[in-house]
Amino acid sequence: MSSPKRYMVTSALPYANGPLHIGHVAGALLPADIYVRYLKAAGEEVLYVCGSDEHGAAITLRAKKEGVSPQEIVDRYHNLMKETTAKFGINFDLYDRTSTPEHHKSAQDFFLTLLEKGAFEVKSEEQFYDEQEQQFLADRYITGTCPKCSHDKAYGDQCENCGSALSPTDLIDPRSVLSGSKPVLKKTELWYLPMGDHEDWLRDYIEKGELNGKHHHEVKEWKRHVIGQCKSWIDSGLQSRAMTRDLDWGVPVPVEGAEGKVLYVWLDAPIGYISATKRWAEENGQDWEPWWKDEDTHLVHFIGKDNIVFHCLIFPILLKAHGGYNLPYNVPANEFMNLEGEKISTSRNWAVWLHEYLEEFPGHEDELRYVLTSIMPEQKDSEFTWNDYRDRVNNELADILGNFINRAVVLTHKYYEGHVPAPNELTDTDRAVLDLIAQTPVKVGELVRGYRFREAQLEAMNLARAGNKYLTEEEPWKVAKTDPERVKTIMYVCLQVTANLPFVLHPFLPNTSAKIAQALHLDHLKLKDAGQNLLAPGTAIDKTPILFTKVDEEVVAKQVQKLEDAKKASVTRQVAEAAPNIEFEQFAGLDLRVAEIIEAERVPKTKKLLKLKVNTGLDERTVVSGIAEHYAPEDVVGKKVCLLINLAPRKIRGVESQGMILMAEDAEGKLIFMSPQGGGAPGDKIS
Ligand code: B3M
Ligand code: ZN
Repeated sequence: MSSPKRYMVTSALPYANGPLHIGHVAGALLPADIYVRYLKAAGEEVLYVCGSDEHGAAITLRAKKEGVSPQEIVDRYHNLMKETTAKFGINFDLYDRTSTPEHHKSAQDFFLTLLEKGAFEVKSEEQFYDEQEQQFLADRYITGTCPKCSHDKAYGDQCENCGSALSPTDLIDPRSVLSGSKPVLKKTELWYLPMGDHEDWLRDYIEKGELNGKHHHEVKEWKRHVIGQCKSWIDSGLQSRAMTRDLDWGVPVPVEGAEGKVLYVWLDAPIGYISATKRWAEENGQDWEPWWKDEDTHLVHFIGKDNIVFHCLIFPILLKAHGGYNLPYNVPANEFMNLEGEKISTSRNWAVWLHEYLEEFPGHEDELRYVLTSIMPEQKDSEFTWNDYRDRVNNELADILGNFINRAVVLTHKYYEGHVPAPNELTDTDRAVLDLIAQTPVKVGELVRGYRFREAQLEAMNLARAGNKYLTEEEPWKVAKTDPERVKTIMYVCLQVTANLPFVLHPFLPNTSAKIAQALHLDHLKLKDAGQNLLAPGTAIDKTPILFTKVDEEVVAKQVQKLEDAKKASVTRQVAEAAPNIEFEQFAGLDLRVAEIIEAERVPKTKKLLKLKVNTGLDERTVVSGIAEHYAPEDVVGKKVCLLINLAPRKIRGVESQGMILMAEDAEGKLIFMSPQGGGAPGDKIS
């Protein structure tokens, strides 16, 4: 593996249409952060950028649904994601966004150069148009039946049921997502990228790691599933792909007469990496070009598997067609992280939201980093469960790492007033531990540089395991009674392990590592110093704080319940289907009145029922209502309500009920009174 002069590292730009969840973290953010933290600690020159992807159908759909502008949606989620990633410790050099004028210009300049170089084919083509909404429909705006598996909610670009890549015209019975109407085909001009023209060099780039006939990168350093997906795309024939859309939200196409057209989001978004680099360079008085144009720079994109084609085929074509840019040196895409047996889903609210984790587990960022790295979907999909979170925090972080550090430091204070003792003759066991100290930084480095973060973290934790096992088996608290000189050696060895741990753990557990390094006064040392005895005899060390608190059962139960409740709420959130039409006469038969609740009590032996005395303006009567789980009796007395007074009396749990109080049920299933606003007296007719 050749070592470059500098590394240009990116994480996939998360769409600004919702909060970040652990899938984003485990997919493209945390692996990049580990990689960058390690490389920087190893003294490499690294730039790490990301930002909010603020264009695309997902955003405009959400804006329409909420009745706000796309800008309001992206402002909301850009700020949330920027703040959340900073709090979680994803240490970008810059977190940018693609709705800025600077990015628009950057993308438009890139597009114009491609245009000048003849990179596009301009074709007039029929696109689906929603006559009701007066707009062309992006692929995601069209839904219909999948021709491959008959799934009835396939999208214009993909069927999520069978995974087939589709074109809108493939759909059976296409419908506009915006108006529900049947869209019509209307001619429009589109700029196409003729990907097939690039097949030969692209195949060499992907399959041989060659570019322009020269070695570019080691194919064996790429993940097999990445190569596999690219190969299958190339083998199935690279179709021309529209690089513009008829939409009003996005980067306007900078061509006379192209009003109402924007760049395809997957053309502008990757250029967002370049725009972010330009912004970083400007803010730091640096030159941006070496990061993207100098052959001594390795460009590494961290992404999820659904973005492979865009980063390994489309973006390389754009970069090469533009000219003067490096192509990705590696794209170590992760697979997906699932949650408690199901796919993470924003729409079904089935997710562990990063901002909520930070609110509910303040100061426990490292625990989540550790668990997500332990199960990182590097080669195949993996699964997050709260039980696993608890077990790894309790049995690994607390019982091994935390316990070892604590005992080593406490015993040093107990026996030597916090000073490192001078060792005596080393045994083979002592030497084996010291040898492991020497090997671990090398192993961790190789694995991180190979994007194998799970194994790298395991190697770093194995040093803590070895230290913990050594301390337990050497039992200095027992040996102290008979051979205090031996204890000095034992504690010396333990302290060398303790001193090396922050260096090998830093990329994974930055906060914990900082606490250990601070207590041992190691801040002046660097990763290159690790792998040897770092604490000379006589060195004074402070006590370390308790590094990890155990997670108890209630925490797990609460989080799992929260998921279940959120999913239920998201399911009920779908508005109930309209009931069949009725004739006016049927409605006219209802006698609805304003009424006032004058007394209230629980119906014995029931959870849901309140027995109410209501003043109807005509009389006072008893009504039984199923609201006891939502309201206490004392809270409803005096309320004016909407009462159906001519409902035939009926006995409910032994109480005769003469009428019905009308209630609304909200998205969370809470019952809400329908009360008159600004007036209304008992007996007033409602019609
Ligand atoms: N906004 C993220 C996604 O597809 C997409 C990545 C852009 S990176 C240039 O989930
Ligand atoms: Zn399908």
